[in-house]
Amino acid sequence: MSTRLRVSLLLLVLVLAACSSDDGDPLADPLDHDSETHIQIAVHNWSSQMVSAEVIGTILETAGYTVDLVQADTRAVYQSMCDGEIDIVQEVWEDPFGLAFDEQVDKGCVLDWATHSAVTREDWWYPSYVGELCPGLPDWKALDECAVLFGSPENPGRGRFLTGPLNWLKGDEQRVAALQMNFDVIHMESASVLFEELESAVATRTPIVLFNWTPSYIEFVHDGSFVEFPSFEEECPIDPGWGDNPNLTHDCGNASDGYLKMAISQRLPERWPLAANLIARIDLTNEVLASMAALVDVGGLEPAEAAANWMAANPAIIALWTG
Ligand code: TMO
Repeated sequence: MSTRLRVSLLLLVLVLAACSSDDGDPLADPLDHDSETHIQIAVHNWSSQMVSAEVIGTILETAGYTVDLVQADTRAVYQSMCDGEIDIVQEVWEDPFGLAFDEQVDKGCVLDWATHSAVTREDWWYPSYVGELCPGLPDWKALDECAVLFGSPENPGRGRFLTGPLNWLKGDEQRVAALQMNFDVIHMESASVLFEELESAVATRTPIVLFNWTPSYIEFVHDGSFVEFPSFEEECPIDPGWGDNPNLTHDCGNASDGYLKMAISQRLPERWPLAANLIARIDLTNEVLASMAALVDVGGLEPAEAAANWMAANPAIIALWTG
């Protein structure tokens, strides 16, 4: 992202945060969920997803539909779509969720509805000052040799790799085992806790290596790099024989150029064909998602407020999506 865009996004975030109101979220009443008559949109646990779910909900409501936003597990959600409980998952990230998604697409009850422009990457990441403390980065072997830099008082001999909730399914425990790394994988309960760890480490220039992804707010706030592991190939997570470790899977990094797709239930175009057509034109780019995430992660807004602010600030994009 260019510096100018970065600065203007940041300014936008700060201005919007300053103007924010405390309006409640009209879409979020869990008692109102009615999967028979309302379109069901999944809500996961990272900011761009929570905001884009609200934006899509608002677009559909503006077109006259009734919508429920429903908390959903990031992998079980594709089965839920087949069970008539969820209709829209607008951020299917290839690396963590591609297999669970494909399984239901193959059955025909989940539809691969659109591929967004965003290119996704999720992997171990460090702020740039860590590179100075551990020469040889971004190579993973150099990181492993520096593991004690990332130690904790409780376990000083091993490094700590901080990551998100278990249901993000990143396979880091398997990777650490397969590559015999001197690291422990520590799960935070949410993205915001993970980001708090990053912000406090950066403020004190404490060594930190954590799970990060693009698009996220981090890329226009902090400089840093992804750790480079052995390159991903499809066999790596399924074939123990592939890669440097002949006995274990996951001896590689994540794919560095993953897709981002929109999944819909088979019933959506059957019951609500115009709604299905309407959302097919929504295109989530890296910049769209990073700016949505920043309103929450930097601006401190609730997802519903962030969505309203983002839509007000981006009428041209909304017009493009909705024709
Ligand atoms: C699925 N995620 C964007 C949190 O990596």
